Amino acid sequence: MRFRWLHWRHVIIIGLLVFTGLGLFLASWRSQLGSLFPAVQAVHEFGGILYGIALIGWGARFFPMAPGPYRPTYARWGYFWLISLVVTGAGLLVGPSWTRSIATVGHGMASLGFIIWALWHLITRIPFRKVRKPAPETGFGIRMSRRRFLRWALAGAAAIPAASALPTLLKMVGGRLMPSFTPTSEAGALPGFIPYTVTGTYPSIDRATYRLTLEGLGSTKSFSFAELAAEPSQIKIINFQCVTGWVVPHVSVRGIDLISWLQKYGFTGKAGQDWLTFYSGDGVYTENLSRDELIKTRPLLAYAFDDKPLAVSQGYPLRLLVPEMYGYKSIKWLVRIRVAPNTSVGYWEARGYPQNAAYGSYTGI
Ligand SMILES: Nc1nc2c(c(=O)[nH]1)N[C@H]1C(S)=C(S)[C@@H](COP(=O)(O)O)O[C@H]1N2
Ligand SMILES: [Mo]
Repeated sequence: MRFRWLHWRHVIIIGLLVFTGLGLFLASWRSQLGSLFPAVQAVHEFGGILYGIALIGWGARFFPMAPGPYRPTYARWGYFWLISLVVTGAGLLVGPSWTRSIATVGHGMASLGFIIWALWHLITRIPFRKVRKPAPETGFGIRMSRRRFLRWALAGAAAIPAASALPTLLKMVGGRLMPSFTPTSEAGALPGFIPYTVTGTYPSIDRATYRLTLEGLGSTKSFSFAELAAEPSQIKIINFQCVTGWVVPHVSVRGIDLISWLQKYGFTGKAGQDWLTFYSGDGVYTENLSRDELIKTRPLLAYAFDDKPLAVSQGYPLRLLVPEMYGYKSIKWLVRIRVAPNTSVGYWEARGYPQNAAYGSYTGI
């Protein structure tokens, strides 16, 4: 009796964690969440932490090690995967980005392990009632009892969301274990990021000849990388989030405070200086910020992640980093800034994403 209650308590908690986890992980699920996203994230993170404390603190007294013939190895595997999820999950929330990248893969691997374990569990061990003797060795398909059929049906239903996560999980885990698996990840790129480029290539910019052009504040000015690097810089810790779903929390970004820098060259935000338009060295990508968005987000002209120069795929030598807005605002290979009373529609805005890219602003599909 006690075992049953214990068991179903875990089923409910784990089910909640799995579903909120899939909601955070799968782009297709996330896009449905919209402004619910922070709530789902909170449930997953706090729920995971509390569950983890209970699992580690009370161990086998809290976790249902069933009385019965299969207790030791079987239940311990379940416990093993759950502890792995808790440890890697905690690693996702704290620490420098290199440990978080390990934790990301680890959490993916543990999720894979746990999902497989849970499906196996559903198929073979659904404890509708206390098992008195080991199930008879019937070959599947030969004698399909009602109970066995029910098990398979339940497992099948649970497998649908789990299976929908498998390709992405496999790609992520496989991609990190065998970097060639994902052609997108570049050595030196900050882990956790998926490097995007709408042109299909990364422009190779020589830092020695690089120029950043500033238009609209008096005569057009242009700056070398060395001049920019001599400007006062600061580090911001940013939660980087792409509108398609992935998040890299606590990214350490070094750069120049854009507003202060612009002010040095005459930016006041008065009428006629309503918009900033940003242009990429890839020749295609553009972005913009209104004066209000600028003030609200205080972006950086960023040139280092974790105090190391940006990887080519991540915008070398300089990109914009807009805190609290979806990644598409953070234009890479930034080469030109225009201050003007008007702007042009940004690359992704023209394709249906909101001008107001503040986290939570996107609720479409
Ligand atoms: N020039 C340029 N900048 C860009 C993009 C791009 O395709 N080209 N993608 C944007 C999007 S959608 C995101 S999420 C981030 C991704 O940053 P990363 O490539 O460093 O992971 O860059 C943004 N800046
Ligand atoms: Mo993105």
